Amino acid sequence: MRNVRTAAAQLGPIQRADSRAEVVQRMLALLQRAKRERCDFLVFPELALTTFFPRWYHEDRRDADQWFETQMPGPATQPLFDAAREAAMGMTFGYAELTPEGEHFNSSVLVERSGEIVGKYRKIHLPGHAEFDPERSFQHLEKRYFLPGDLGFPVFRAMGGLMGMCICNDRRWPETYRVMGLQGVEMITLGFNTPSVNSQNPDEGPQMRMHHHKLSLQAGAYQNSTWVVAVAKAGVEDGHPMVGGSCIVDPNGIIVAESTSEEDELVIADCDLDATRFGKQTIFDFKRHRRIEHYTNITSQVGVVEPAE
Ligand code: ING
Repeated sequence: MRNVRTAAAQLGPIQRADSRAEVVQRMLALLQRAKRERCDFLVFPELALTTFFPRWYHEDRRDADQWFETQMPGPATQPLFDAAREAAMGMTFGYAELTPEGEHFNSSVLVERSGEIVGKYRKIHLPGHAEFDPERSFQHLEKRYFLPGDLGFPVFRAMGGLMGMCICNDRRWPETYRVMGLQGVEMITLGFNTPSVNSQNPDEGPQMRMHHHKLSLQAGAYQNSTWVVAVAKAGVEDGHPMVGGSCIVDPNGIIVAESTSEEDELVIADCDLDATRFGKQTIFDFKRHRRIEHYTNITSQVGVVEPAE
């Protein structure tokens, strides 16, 4: 048994006016509660340090730089790294990364119990649009503010197992899980900021949003025999509601724990990484069962190519 006692550290809303210091204090409170609950590993949401700023249009993209971190850890986040190390807890969290070369990514880091950053991921599937869209009831400008990730979907040896990360929209794409599944991943952590309503289809409300969210996680976990830990930034940010639904999904695709609020909340489960073994050695023994000679469409074309009339 290789148990990782995992805490999904859901964050409630972060208002545009909230400072990083205020947010880090909330994250530290969740970390201390996780420590009291004897957790080994703490998972925070996507863009955990700020409001979900891609809902706001900045004509000059440089005005969005205020939401980005140029150092990790930096002055605002160092207390988080110090507290995690003192608690001998590993963690992941998402943040907006501005590199020394001036590139902008929606990123997350994997921090070992030593406090050392042992992995980084940059969000690959960017939803939404790059220009202001008057047709939408609200904007979703990730394509404006971020480059697509350039690190692939790496898997890291950490926490006594094989750990991977993805971010929000990535969870809707089966390729995300399978690329990590083909590296033997045993736990995938992800954060998300998911509006409760569809900016293009007012009829699609929170129930449908929650259905698609859980369906994606459960399928990815089962089809790659891996744990999936998904953590929301939830609640109403400056009038914009976002779904909760933080949950921990086991390698059979069963949701073993989930949040019940849209506030700061810890969702805890004991995740035995050895529980991934059976699926990887039987139904999803990729080496025995996959037939890659028939999968070429997946990497040889981007969009749909229909059969000729
Ligand atoms: N947010 C949303 C998500 O993928 C979205 C965007 C919502 C896309 C609903 C499609 C449907 O959960 C982020 N940040 O990716």
